[in-house]
Amino acid sequence: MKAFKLTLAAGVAATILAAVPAYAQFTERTIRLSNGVNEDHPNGKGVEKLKTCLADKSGGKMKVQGFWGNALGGDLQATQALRSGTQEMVVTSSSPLIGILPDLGVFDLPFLFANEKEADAILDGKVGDQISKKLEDVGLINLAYWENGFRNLTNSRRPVEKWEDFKGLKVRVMQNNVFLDTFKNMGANAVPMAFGEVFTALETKAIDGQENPFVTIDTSKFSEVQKYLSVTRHAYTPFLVLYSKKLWDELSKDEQAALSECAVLARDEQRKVSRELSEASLKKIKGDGVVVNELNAQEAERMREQSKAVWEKHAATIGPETVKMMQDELNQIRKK
Ligand code: KDG
Repeated sequence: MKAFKLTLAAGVAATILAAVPAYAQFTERTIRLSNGVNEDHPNGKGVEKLKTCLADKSGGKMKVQGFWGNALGGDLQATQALRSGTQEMVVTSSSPLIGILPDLGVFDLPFLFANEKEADAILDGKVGDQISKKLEDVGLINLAYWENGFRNLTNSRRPVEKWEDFKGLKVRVMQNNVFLDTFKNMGANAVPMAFGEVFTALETKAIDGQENPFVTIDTSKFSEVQKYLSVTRHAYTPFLVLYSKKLWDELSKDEQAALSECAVLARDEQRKVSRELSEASLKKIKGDGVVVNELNAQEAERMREQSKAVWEKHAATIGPETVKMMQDELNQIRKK
């Protein structure tokens, strides 16, 4: 009798399951994802991984349409579209968003990270989680931190071998007061500008230089309009992989879980490609005829010393508790 009951229950369960279509918790949808770099940037591989992962988890129902080169507007404009619920996703630098969330400025503090290991540990740990929680309060779901990378200076006038060499250089910076002060503090004429305007401004000599990671300098073809690259590693910028909270709240739990898992899987791929491509991009920049110089250890230390004033000035606006949490976490990481 018991066996009969078990068989009957199994039969009923199988019938119910058969009646529920596969991937029932997923709705056919196309997610618009915008970004300011070109598709041959490592973000292209990250988005590709996101696409295939979501297709696998949703039976092809969750699609991603990538828009590159600021096609849907710059970082801040696209992020505001997410907050209003008119666009699903953006991969954006954290720096242009400090007007939305001042705490993001902690990532812009000059010479914050010494290497990618520290950056990953901070972004994927307590500090990153805390910032993501605060982003939710301003209408943004941060699914993961991808890598923009360590930033270096290019310009058309001269090599920068010590911080005093910045004097008089007209350098484009992201629209962010910490970056503005970092370069003003070294004597540069810092010019805040959206990323999409940089190439033309360099080409027309409206500005002398800009600063970005090697892969961005390479894939944005800045070598065509810049003569010098000075390896300063003066800041490490993360990318935020943001989803509109308004639109997120309309998703099923299964769809939300798929996006969260796939964004992290894609993060590992994007960081891997970013680090592999970094050296190749530097080699290509040199091959394009750009004169590359590395700061010697003594001059790099002097530049770090000179930049400490920027930390003191901006701790209050970023949020002392966020800056302290960052410093405490970094001290813990460096003890290991
Ligand atoms: O959308 C890509 C931009 O966020 C990124 O390239 C920004 O590093 C950046 C810059 O210099 O504006």
